[in-house]
Amino acid sequence: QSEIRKRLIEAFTNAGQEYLSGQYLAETAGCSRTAIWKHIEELRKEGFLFEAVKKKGYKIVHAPENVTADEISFGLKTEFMGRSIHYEEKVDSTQKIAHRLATDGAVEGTVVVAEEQTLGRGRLDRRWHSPKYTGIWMSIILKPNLPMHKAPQLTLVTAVAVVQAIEDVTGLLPQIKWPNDILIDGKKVTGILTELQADADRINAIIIGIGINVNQKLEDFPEDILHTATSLSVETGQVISRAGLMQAVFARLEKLYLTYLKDGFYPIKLLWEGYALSIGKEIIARTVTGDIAGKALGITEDGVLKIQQEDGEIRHVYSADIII
Ligand code: BT5
Repeated sequence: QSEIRKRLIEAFTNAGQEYLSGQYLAETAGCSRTAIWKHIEELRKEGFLFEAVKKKGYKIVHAPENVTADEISFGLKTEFMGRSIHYEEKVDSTQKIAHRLATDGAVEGTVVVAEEQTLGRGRLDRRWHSPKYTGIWMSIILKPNLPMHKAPQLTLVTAVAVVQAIEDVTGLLPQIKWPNDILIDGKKVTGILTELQADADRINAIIIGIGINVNQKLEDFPEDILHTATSLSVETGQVISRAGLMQAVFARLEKLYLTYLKDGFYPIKLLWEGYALSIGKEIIARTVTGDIAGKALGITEDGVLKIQQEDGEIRHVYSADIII
């Protein structure tokens, strides 16, 4: 997305229902009126609908339903989250591209998004089903100045932000299953994958992968997740704007992330526990070294799960799949 295109879309976002003249747009975007006209033509080809009124100018009356940089920018209200968008029609994994961009000096809040992933990944090399046009498959680059052991907290910060965004857009009330699943009525609607680029003990970049099932129909899910997965559309009976939901995620995440950097994890922990599914329940944590069974007590200041075993011993779980 060029600088001119960015400024143009921002001007239309700020204008709301008002018309903007070609002259005004040219001045704001810093280019000629002919260039503006060409950009508007390109946006039309992408699916934007304009209303043009003589002597008044242009207004956007409809944005298309993909997740291109233009569509995500139109209506975006954040300072830095999602301000730089790298869009692809089809990729193996957005995580891979985001890692490369982060190494190449991408700014904080840069987002890689794709309409389809052919090799979307979950934790422990599991697969993430990411079919065309129906979900949000994106990776967000953050560059916090934090020691490495704090990275898992950002998974929890993100989970809270996504729950709030889903609530804002759909009115649904999702729950979080530690550490990285977001469920609606017990079925998985979102997975989060946090990956690190670190030097010694400092974080260079955190790549937060977020997969949200948005407009899939039940029959779109493959056999192996048919009974464990759901989409926002299945739950609401409506088609949800993916770009609109992404904007909501960016707004919520920017706010929570800044709170987290300023005040630490405690305020996030309180919010997180409010959305958590398994606190107080008997669970099994399946770790790479074996199962830990007991009552989920909550999370520590560092976002680590605490489980009290039957013998009373309290175990700290850093990474596991939870079976309820
Ligand atoms: C996750 O892993 O839940 C993290 C998923 C992160 C996906 C995003 S999409 C954008 C970015 N780019 C990537 O390549 N990845 C990230 P985990 O907790 O390991 O869960 C994986 C398991 O969830 C699989 O083994 C399936 O059982 C199930 N699953 C796969 N696809 C699903 C889907 N679309 N909806 C619900 N469940 C799914």
